[in-house]
Amino acid sequence: MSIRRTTSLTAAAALMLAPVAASSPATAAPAGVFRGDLVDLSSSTADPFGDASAQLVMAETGKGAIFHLRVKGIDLSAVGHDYGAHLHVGPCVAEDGAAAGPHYNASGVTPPVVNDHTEVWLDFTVTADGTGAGDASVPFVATPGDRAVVIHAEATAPSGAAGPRLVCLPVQW
Ligand SMILES: [Cu+2]
Repeated sequence: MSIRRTTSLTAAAALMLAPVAASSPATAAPAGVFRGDLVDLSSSTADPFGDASAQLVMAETGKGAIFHLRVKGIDLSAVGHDYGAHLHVGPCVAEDGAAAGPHYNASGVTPPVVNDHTEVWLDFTVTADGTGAGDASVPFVATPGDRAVVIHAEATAPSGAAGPRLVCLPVQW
């Protein structure tokens, strides 16, 4: 997305990785770097993420939090395709897309207000080298939990819908 977000993310990530940043309970920010192979949610559905891995960087800012998702090893048959990706409230469990539950939503009302400021949307486009990157900047800090970044078959619609759940990355803090 914007250059500004990318710059601030780099700065925040550098701070986060500094040894002193992790030691103070008073500033125990919900920040972290999560990386791993993507977990298949439906082996019966073909997808280009069989050999893919991903990394999510999460960092608190003065105004909320920023997230950066990077996926690599995507099959080149998917170059140019847009995929929806979101932070979900539940865990990333193989072959069980429903376990991830709904999107993490910070609107605090029922039914929830759904948009890219109440939820963490990390859609990406697959580039020619089989990678993809998505960024989000939100005005809240996600509460700790055993959660999942879910990658869907389609780009995210304004309603939040993005088609079937393909794979996920476990994120726990
Ligand atoms: Cu989702």
